[in-house]
Amino acid sequence: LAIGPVGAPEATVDGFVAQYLRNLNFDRGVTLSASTANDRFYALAYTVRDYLVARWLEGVRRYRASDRKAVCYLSAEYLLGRQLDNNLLASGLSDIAAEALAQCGVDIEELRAQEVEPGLGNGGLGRLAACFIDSLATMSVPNVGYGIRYEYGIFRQTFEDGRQVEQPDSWLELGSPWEFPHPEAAQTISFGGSTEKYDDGGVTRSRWVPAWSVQAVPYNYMVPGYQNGRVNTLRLWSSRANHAFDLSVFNAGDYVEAVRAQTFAENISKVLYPEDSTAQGKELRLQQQYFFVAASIRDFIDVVLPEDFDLTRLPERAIFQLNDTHPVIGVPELMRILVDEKKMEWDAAWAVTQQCFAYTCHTLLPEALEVWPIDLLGRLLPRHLEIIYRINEEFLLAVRERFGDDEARIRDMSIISPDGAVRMAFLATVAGSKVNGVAELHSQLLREKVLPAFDEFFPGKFTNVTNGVTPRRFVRLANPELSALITEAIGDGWLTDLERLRELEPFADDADFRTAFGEMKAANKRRLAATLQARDGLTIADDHMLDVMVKRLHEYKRQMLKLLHIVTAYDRIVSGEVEASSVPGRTFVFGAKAAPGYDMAKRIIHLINAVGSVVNDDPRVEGRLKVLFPPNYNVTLAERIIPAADLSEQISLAGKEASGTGNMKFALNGALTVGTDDGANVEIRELVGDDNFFLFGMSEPEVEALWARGYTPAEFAEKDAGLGRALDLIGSGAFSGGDASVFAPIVSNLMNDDRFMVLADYTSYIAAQDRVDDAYTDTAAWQRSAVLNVARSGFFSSDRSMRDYIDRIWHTEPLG
Ligand code: 26M
Repeated sequence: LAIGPVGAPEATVDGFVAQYLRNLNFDRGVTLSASTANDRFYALAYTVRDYLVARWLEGVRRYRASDRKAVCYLSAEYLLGRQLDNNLLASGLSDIAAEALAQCGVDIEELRAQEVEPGLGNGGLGRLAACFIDSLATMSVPNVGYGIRYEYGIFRQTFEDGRQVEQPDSWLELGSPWEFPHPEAAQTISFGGSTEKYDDGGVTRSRWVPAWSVQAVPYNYMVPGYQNGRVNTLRLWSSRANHAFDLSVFNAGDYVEAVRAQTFAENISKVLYPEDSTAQGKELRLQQQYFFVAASIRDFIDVVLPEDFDLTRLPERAIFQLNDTHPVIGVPELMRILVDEKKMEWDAAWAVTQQCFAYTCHTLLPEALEVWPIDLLGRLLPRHLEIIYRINEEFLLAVRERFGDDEARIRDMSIISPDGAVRMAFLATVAGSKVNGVAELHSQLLREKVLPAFDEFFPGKFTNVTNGVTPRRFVRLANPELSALITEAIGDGWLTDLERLRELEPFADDADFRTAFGEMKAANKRRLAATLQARDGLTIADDHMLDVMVKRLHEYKRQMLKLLHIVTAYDRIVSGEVEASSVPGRTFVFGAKAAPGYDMAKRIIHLINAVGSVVNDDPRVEGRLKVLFPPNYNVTLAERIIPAADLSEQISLAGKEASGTGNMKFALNGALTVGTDDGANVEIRELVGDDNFFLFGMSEPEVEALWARGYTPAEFAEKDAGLGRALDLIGSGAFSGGDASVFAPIVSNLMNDDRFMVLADYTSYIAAQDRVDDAYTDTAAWQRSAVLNVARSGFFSSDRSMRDYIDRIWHTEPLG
């Protein structure tokens, strides 16, 4: 009888074929000839799984036998993308699987297309979490990713008459072959009720008497390292009705109420909130946060750690990394467990808690900082609110000790705001052993502008870890042609040691290499063209420069600035200022979802589509300018678009984009960046060099200075005739069939308010785009720059980010 894991199937084509057919028969209950594409995809996924499971279980056993510290990454979002190719690559089975399926007469491309990506995130923050767990597995660092198994991920975007319409993302409709549900390991998570004091053998203690509870069911997912035999775990929680609770209602005879209660419980993990820049303070959102964090902390203490583990030593075994403020409610939860349940002294519990948490901030926008009204928090989590009050009291006492009774300072630093809300970023900062921003500039602004009083009070607490992206997914899988070129030139060590891309630098001056590089881009464009044709019926001209802006739609990211450039380029042709035939061909590609309640963002989406229909169909343009906006930008589409791009648009107002990670993916795939001095653009430009980056716009200090002087956007529209004309065209209804009212709110917002200084940066942006046009005519020079972008971007591997977290924050080590 096998007590340890059963061995993996033989890693040969025959072994794969046998396992594949077994899975089709025994798991799907079909024969190959009677199977559907979904059956064949499932059997393939199961077969890949079968090769990974033994290593996964063995890794779990070895970790438990060790006393290593684990990284518990707490994130409300994981934007994973498709898993099939990633897991084939990680297990080294890509070629074997391709051959095996060919032998079975199965079309692997058709099966790839079956997989629905789990869109369990909004954008940058969720994708970062997915890159980080990939890197930790690849570096053999013990890690559990904890999060929520949303039944509906980020909405599917469609366009109706150019306007965004949201459809539910029912990614689980046909099930997911990658998940391992464990209903038997469900935990009870409680809410509401009240607190009480009680006598515990002469000691007065507090306890929470909750009113209702739900079950948290864990679903495990494998996170395989890149060809290192290591598989970590992603554990996502799904909510279910609590059966004990149900039963009491059933017994009382209220069948309908019991069923309603079930729906209520299942609502908690039902849907991902599609906002990523405004914290709305919705009760269900707080329920989601507490639900997954409480289940995760309890899981680590009760299930992962040995029984009867001495919790004063928890910091030796766990670091809970807070991905933004969404999991910060874990701070009072751990305090509650230690003080109320484990009966630890407050000070000892606080010392443990402070060492166990660290906090990553991903924003500078004030409207994005989460606050929870105390009445809401007190109603849902009364004991946690008491604990937060006590944390705040002791913190403010320490502030008074240090700075005296400076009431203004006390007000500014209080975790409870003057208007009665809990400031989650403050709580995270007070509780965390470290606080980090996500790029050099962002971390500096965080210390100097957002939390200066905390930086002064906690010297050494603030640090920077610049974001990174996984080269396995975003270079090796997304761009196999470039990967082959690189490996041919410098060997294959770069995939796990991305700084080795430096060895490509000499090839920038090698004409043959540049030619091959150009052919790679052309091939990727054809591949993208085929995808967009099949997906959306769109076409791409072979000889166009591909100019790409893909990211969430937000005013600070300034899709409007890109649009003003397009309208200007169009206006120059139709006004006769330039000959269409003299204009270098460009295709502008947009990808962007807007939060469903974000009116201005949705209007901008409508305008992009409207400009596209006019420009694309105007014969005077002679096909020199094309605007493409494929709907439903997601990880799968990103993997097609990014490798085909020539120009990467990273044009946020300086000081607003915390880091950006798309910017890194483009540079690593040999696109040149046109960008502001913002977020990680600063570091990209420093590394690739000024000559290989199109910088424009105000710097952050210049932005501050302009606000201080007083910003009047209309003055900029008067000074620049091109800008004036572009705004007039939009405002006059040129893109809305003469109906001026449709886009007037956009124009009037820009002319009168323009919070993100689009008009102030317009002139500089157009000048940068004219430099881009010039530069693109010199193919050799452009390709040289593109190769240098690849060669000098190795720093942006998420492996490097993980090393930085390990060295500066986690102080943990790989498990050899
Ligand atoms: C908050 C409350 C309620 C509902 C949703 C949220 C919420 C969800 C996602 C708020 C923010 C969310 O994401 C923000 C985000 O993606 N930030 C980006 O993080 C990236 C990784 O660090 C950075 O590269 C980007 O610059 C930053 O905008």
